[in-house]
Amino acid sequence: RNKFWETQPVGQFKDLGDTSLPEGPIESPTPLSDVKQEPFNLPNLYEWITCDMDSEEMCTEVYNLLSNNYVEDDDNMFRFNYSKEFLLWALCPPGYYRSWHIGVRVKSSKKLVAFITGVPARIRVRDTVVNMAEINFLCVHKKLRSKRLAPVMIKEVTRRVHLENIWQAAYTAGVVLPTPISTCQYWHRSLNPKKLIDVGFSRLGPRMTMSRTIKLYKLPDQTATPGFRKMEPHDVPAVTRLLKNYLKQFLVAPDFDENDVEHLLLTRENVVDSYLVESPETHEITDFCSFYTLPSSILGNQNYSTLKAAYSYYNVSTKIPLLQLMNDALIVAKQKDYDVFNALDVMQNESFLKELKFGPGDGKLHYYLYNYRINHVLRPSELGLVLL
Ligand code: MYA
Ligand code: JJ1
Repeated sequence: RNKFWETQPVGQFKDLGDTSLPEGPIESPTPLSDVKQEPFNLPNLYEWITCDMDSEEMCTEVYNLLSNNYVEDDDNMFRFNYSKEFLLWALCPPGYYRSWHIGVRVKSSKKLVAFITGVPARIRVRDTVVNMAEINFLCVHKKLRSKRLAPVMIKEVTRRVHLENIWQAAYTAGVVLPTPISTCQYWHRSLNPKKLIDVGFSRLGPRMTMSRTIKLYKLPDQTATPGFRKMEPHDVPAVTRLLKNYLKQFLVAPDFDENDVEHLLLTRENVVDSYLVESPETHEITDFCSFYTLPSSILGNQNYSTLKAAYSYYNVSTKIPLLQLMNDALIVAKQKDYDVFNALDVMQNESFLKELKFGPGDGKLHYYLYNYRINHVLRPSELGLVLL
């Protein structure tokens, strides 16, 4: 079990609960000249490529690989269907490295069969801001599973991250690996309950009829908070200040600057949506909420092919209750025709989930750090980080 992960500088199961080990980097950086200069060996039929996501063709190949082979739920009823626009956004944040967008092709046919990515991020752990890579979109074609390709891909992305003098990483996964810094629960708020039930995403509760269910999840047509509006480019400085201040309370959180906020939070149609509350009196920006768009393919349904899901991203409340802010977010998502609004129990999300009629899903999300030890498992509410 975990023959690969046992060799890596990550917290090991045998060390859980041992508080004598120091918190922080597990291994020291080596001189850059000691980092392996050539890529790791792949089985002979395959070759490495660096993906140019700006190329429409490359982006389409990555999109096709992921849309057919990426993450599914436990019962293989739904598969994440990240859009091309989303991939371009997620993979090209300020300071990104093209060399961290890694593909594997079949030499003979040139078919793309595996993918892994990193993007740079500054992540604060307690009092220390650490330059890290966020690793995401690890995918091996269904026909090439269980051949130990994933460890090679992970070693190769690690090597390319090291070449940029970065020695830590953050990642999430639906599976348990050595060892989670925290384990979060997915929660779901039905916006279009009839469709969700029809496609098997949710079920009619006991003693519930369809019309009773539709009524239960009904939302007002218009948002309720005075001064609630879309975030605009001129709001970047104020939102950055608000967010920076808010994220201080969490043990692990990104250290965002204005460039990050501009890239990650300014509204992009069908990718990310941000709203804020501008005080009608003082014109101060006091509250903020955002969600990203990640549809899932519905596998094998006669009537529907995609589920339109909004995922809670970063939210900040200082003036109005978080519950009211998120209710307005639900109203906006409903207006925009999303079928479901998803959230993790991170940050202060527990304070609104039950009251706003979110229900726990059957999926969990485990958070990990590479080459950075934390001696305690964190409560989800101690996490201020959401990966895409
Ligand atoms: S999480 C999303 C992962 N993708 C999917 O779930 C999509 C569908 N599944 C697949 O494409 C394949 O099943 C994958 C595994 C590619 C996941 N993270 O090649 P194998 C370990 C890490 O025979 P396959 C995301 O994107 C497994 O425990 N390790 O298996 C974040 C075993 O190791 P060990 C994983 O099924 C990714 C080994 O791989 C994962 O054909 C973060 C088996 O390899 C997983 N999700 O392929 C990556 N799943 O024997 C780590 C399985 O030891 C980044 N495994 O148990 C680390 C930081 C790197 C940068 C460091 C910089 C300093
Ligand atoms: O979406 C998920 N589960 C859904 C569908 C379940 C279908 C059967 N397996 C779910 N629905 C219930 C909703 C219901 C609505 C009314 C109130 C009560 C609840 O539970 C799950 C999350 O719960 N999603 C997944 O399993 C997808 C994979 C999650 C791991 C992601 C890995 C991330 C990759 C790294 O970046």
